[in-house]
Amino acid sequence: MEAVAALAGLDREFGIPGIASVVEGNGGLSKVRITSPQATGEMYLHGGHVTAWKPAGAEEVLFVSSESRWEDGRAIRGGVPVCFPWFGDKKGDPKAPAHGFVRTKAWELESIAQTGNTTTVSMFTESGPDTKKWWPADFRLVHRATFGSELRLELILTNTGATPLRFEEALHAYHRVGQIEKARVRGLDGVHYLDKTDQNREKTQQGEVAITSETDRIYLDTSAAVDLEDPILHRRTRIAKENSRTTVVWNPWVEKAHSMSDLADDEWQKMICIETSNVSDFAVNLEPGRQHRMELIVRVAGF
Ligand code: TA6
Repeated sequence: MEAVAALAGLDREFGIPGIASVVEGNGGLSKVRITSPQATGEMYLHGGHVTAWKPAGAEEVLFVSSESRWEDGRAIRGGVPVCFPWFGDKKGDPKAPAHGFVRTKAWELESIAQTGNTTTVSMFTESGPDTKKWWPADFRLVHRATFGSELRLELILTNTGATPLRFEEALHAYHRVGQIEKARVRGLDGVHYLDKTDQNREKTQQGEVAITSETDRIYLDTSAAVDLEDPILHRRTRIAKENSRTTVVWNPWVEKAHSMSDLADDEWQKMICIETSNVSDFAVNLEPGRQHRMELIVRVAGF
């Protein structure tokens, strides 16, 4: 009963009738549901995790696995996981959670605001004993999601401590595709990348990115927007960004997908991750009291 009352309290405090409500989502986790004329969307307090965005007149843009877990301590498989303060495995600490510790914990709702034709949901998480066992820093991390005819996600990190921070970050976005082999990613031609399927060897992208096997690449020193072209869903998704120097492209392909218990057998064919990030040599240094903001902007056009 307490959980129901708490949810009702959040909805009373933050809800906007007809536009945004705080409701029970999958696994009993609380989420903000957006139902504006411009877009529908969802953002869970678990992980500050956006799991849906559907601009008016278009189909759902994000992929969420039908086998995802919805529980504390587990990342939702799909949507846009927030990776912080490290990306992938933590160097020198095999017991640390992959992609950091913020995507698997409860965040707090800061505000919901309707501005013109967009609805902005802000959630935050802060350092504390649960984070300091992994990373000694003092910080406040805000994830601000603006739902409208485009989707804007801002990750805003404040160094609230007295010492400089160095951290990695990624908005690990899962995009729906009709058939992975037919999808193409344009905009990375000539960009160097680390090939995580080939001992992190540095290579150079030739032309557009096509997925024909397990693909796990960190494109380096690129602030370029990319286009995800999908001839099956007949759409082009423009993925732009600000204050991000790396872009990760990932598809597990069949063998790795079959080893993932939270991804249904054939779902690897229906998703591609294109991740706005600052990782590897492009991790961020932040002085005490300073703020860093990374932004992802997603627009969908038919074609
Ligand atoms: O972003 C690509 C990647 O680092 C892959 O190596 C793969 O591990 C993927 O993230 C998913 O990671 P997760 O911990 O969510 O299973």
